[in-house]
Amino acid sequence: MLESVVRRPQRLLFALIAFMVVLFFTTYLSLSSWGSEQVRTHFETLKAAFNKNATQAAVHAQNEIASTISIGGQPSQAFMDGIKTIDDLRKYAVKGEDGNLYPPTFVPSEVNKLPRAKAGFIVLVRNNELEDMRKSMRDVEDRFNRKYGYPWIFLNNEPFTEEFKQGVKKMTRSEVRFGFIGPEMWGYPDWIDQTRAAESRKKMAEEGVIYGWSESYRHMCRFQSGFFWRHNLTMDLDYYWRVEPGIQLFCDLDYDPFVFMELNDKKYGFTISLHEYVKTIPTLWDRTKEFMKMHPDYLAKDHALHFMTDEPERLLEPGYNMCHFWSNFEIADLRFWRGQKYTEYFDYLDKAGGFFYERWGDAPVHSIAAVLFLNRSQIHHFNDIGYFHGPWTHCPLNRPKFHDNGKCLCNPEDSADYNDFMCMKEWWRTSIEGDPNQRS
Ligand SMILES: Nc1nc2c(ncn2[C@@H]2O[C@H](COP(=O)(O)OP(=O)(O)OP(=O)(O)O)[C@@H](O)[C@H]2O)c(=O)[nH]1
Ligand SMILES: [Mg+2]
Repeated sequence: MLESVVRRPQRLLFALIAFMVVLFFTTYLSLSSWGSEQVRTHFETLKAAFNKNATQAAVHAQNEIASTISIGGQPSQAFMDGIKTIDDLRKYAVKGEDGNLYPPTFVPSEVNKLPRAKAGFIVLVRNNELEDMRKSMRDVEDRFNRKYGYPWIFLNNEPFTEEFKQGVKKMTRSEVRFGFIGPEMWGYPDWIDQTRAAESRKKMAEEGVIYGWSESYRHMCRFQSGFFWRHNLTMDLDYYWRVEPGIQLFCDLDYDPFVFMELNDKKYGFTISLHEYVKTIPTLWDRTKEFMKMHPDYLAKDHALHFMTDEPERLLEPGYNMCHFWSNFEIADLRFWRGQKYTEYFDYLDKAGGFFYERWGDAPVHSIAAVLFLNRSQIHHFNDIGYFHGPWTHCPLNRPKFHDNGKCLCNPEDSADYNDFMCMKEWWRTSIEGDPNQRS
């Protein structure tokens, strides 16, 4: 080797020049991410030009441009600044398989650089609900999440099928997680008398109580009350939006509701409130009273009890009017459930056995906790989120604000807000904001 260099010293010169070129090139790439992106982009475009399968490569190049536009802060800005006219854009256009030029695509959630909350969508769902799940996702993505890219977390007490996983993954560009719920979160605690539980189901079936007869429904309500907020797939989140299969959203959400929660120190958000069936929770209020006797200091200073009784000054004494927030939709703070007050409250209820001996739903359980432990100002009615979960619809009533401008697509006359089965009147008399429809 050394001998050959000595025989021809010009080889040394070549090697030195080659070394300098490599050094210059790598320094440029490492110092300028914009530079590397450009090189990558042009490389891909070049590849596309030479590649026999030009369309596929062009699409790939287009994806590269998409990430060039959207990823990386400053370079994206520089890139955007460099494109002022459609002719500027022309050099990044790609040829589709139909032979036409297509402008580069971009990912809206990546272009939106606003800070995000630690949040995601939490969905408890069964494999056979795939189609309804995809419909719900389509609405959530269209109305909000496409621009924000919050993750989806799917939980199930059975393993998700490959069909389900692929089916929901296709509906979003966000991260998607699939979690299994083990028997410690979905099953009978050892203090529960299962014979008594079965008798209660039989009785409710005879009395025609809706869903009262189903064993899995009771596990579901217990899971939604006591466990989703401490499942290992949700532990990195502060806020969540609960989504169910088969729901619909009617209005564009042009702001980030999780950031809204954080900005205003809100802990619980809902769209619909209504009355619970008395037969499903005959002793829930009594158990709650016992718990509050043991912990009178847990009552919030500016609690929202007026939502649940006509005489809030007598605290829990007047009894429960059955009003609750409909928990199939929730935007809330997971740290509220993880906190000492709610954790102890849930444990107390769980020991009392009412999830199995009656049919305590997660909706009244969540609602009672929110009303007692939170200040009124920490509970929020998302009047601007038009929502359907069979059989009820909430559609904002204010036409100039929500309809004439094209924001919502629903009929205010379908809105259940003033229906007698609803509890919006009770909420508006309680809340600081009052009835939004009475505001000018
Ligand atoms: N994994 C799993 N999810 C369930 C089970 N039962 C209910 N769910 C989910 O729990 C949520 C509530 O159940 P639903 O059956 O919708 O109950 P509901 O909202 O009271 O009644 P519907 O009028 O049927 O919507 C939904 O997201 C369901 O997909 C179950 O046994 N396993
Ligand atoms: Mg449902």
